[in-house]
Amino acid sequence: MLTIALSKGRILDDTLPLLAEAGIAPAENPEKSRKLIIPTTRDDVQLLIVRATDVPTYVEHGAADLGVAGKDVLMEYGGQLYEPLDLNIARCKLMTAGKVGAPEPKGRLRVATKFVNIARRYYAEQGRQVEIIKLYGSMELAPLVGLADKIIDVVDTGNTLRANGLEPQELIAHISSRLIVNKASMKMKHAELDTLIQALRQAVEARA
Ligand code: PRT
Ligand code: MG
Repeated sequence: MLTIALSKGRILDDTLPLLAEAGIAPAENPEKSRKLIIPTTRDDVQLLIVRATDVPTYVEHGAADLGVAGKDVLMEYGGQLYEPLDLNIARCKLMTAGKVGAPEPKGRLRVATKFVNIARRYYAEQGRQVEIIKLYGSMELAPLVGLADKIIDVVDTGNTLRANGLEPQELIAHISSRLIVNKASMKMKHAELDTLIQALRQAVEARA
């Protein structure tokens, strides 16, 4: 059995067509089903539906053999995982953002984000003293109510920033979703995984 961890929303939407080209389709609609384990048209493949930030945890611990996660999530997670393929889906940018026209603060910069490890690394590389404030969502609010000077978040169109009077500032990384594989599975189930990875690679390359 091969178990694939995926999150609902963009990643599922963009991954299902690639899996279909590799001959794998969910037996029921994962967006609609309440089930968290979804069988597929291949009786040796099942899908696990988990939170986006939990995908690397399931895969690193071997609860899933493979999964799909944003590079932002992987950069924040760290961990010991194989990352054999850039699926080139759910593309966006990891950026700093702040209030339009706001001057740089004099003292220590306060940065609100759910990406605390990325933030710490980014400002350490620049030798900047920052206070990092952990949030779980709605980061755009923090500068508006004086909780932070800046945020670090993923940006696609930038509409969410603009709607809240914020502007994108520094680019931290270009982001896309990656196929990740458990290290032990890669050894124990090498043939099955290799076949699947090659099929997905072809599906990705056919689109480029
Ligand atoms: O929603 P949940 O808290 O469960 O987890 P999640 O937000 O991490 O998951 P999900 O499904 O929203 O995102 C999964 C992955 O998609 C992320 O890890 C990114 O790699 C990628 N991705 C691509 C994005 C976006 N584009 C994106 N636009 N993730 C989030 N957004 C947000 C953005 O922060 C903003 O709030 O979508 C909103 C709209 O963006 P704009 O710039 O188009 O307005
Ligand atoms: Mg989300």
